[in-house]
Amino acid sequence: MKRRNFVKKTVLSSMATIIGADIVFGSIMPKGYLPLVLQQDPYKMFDKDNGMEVLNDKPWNIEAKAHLLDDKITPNRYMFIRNNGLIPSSIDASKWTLTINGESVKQQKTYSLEELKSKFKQYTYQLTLECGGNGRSEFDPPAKGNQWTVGAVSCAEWTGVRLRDILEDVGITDDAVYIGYHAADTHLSGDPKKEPISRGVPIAKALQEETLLAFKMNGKDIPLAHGYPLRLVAGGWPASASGKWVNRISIRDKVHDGTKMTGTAYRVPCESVAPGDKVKDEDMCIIESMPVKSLITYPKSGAMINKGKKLNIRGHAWAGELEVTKMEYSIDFGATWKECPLEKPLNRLAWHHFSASIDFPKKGYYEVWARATDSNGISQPMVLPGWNPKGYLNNACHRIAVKVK
Ligand SMILES: Nc1nc2c(c(=O)[nH]1)N[C@H]1C(S)=C(S)[C@@H](COP(=O)(O)O)O[C@H]1N2
Ligand SMILES: [Mo]
Repeated sequence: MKRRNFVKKTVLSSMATIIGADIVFGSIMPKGYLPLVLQQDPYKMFDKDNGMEVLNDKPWNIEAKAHLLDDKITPNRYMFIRNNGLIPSSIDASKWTLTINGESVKQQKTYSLEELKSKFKQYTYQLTLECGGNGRSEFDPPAKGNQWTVGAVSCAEWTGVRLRDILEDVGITDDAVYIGYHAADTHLSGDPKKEPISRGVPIAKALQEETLLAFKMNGKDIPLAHGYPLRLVAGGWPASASGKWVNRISIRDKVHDGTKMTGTAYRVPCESVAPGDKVKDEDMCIIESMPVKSLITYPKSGAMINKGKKLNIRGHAWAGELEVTKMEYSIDFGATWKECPLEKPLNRLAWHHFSASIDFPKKGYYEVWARATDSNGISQPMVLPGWNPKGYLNNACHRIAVKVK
């Protein structure tokens, strides 16, 4: 009998490394066969645009590019994915429940998804979600973690019920100070006792009108990668506070101490430090409202125009809990600035839109820099802001290159 042509041992072991497990019957796997798990195409799997950048596949972390974020309301195909663990598989929404427990509830209560939808009034808000680590790639000394450039931000439309209404129904006690979410994703180690992430927000943020337990994104069921079937959405704060696949929320009588609430995770030095400095644990503060920032989403960096033509630019600006009150651009590396029109968002915590029509004095290379100012009068820095160990909160001005021919 003729032997089949089997895959080489060396190829097998490198496949096993990628998969993270031995291919048990690998020795009889036909040559040239690609195991299914390696065939996964993230663009198809998550319904993302091919221009998105995969930063990591275990866990999946995918970012947009500035020019892909041009829509006023971010569609799924341009929405970044940030995971700390493995996306839950086989979710049955008809069996999904949300439990509210913790030290500061009068009594624990569990709701089915159907109950949440029928018992409480539904609201829709457009909410900005930016990863605390967006812009990390520019820090020096470099910070470990996904090397986000500018694309870990989105502003989709979320529909759900107010967390406030649920907590009122449950009954919380006066000593409540924080909430912490728990979710159905799996720790990278596979250990079911470990949570990939369990963060939260102070009770005041939890009780805000716009803080939702959402079951819809842009009018449809939330895509699996973004938290189907139930997600906490706390706009304007680091998106890590917006738990995906949420099945339990604890009402805490102290600052929530779940995974990634302590150490250098989503915390920055309370007072600025020199780049590379070691910072004591007690000198680290939890990131709350995100800083003022903006993005030029049209044109794409590298645009070319003919002399005498105006360049139309547009983009978005946001400022965490605050409003954006001024938007400016510069074509001379920040020496002078011109104000440009700013369009108000639909609701609080959504990004604002700006546009401008720019004249260039002569042929040559230019950069267009954009700078937003928040309602406290704070503007984006032109260069990298305060270094911190994990490279959070880089809100330096966004720039695009332009050539005038
Ligand atoms: N359960 C769970 N929720 C999570 C995460 C996660 O890994 N697991 N990542 C958080 C982080 S760090 C970010 S930035 C946002 C990303 O949301 P998105 O993937 O929908 O864009 O989800 C947050 N919620
Ligand atoms: Mo994040």
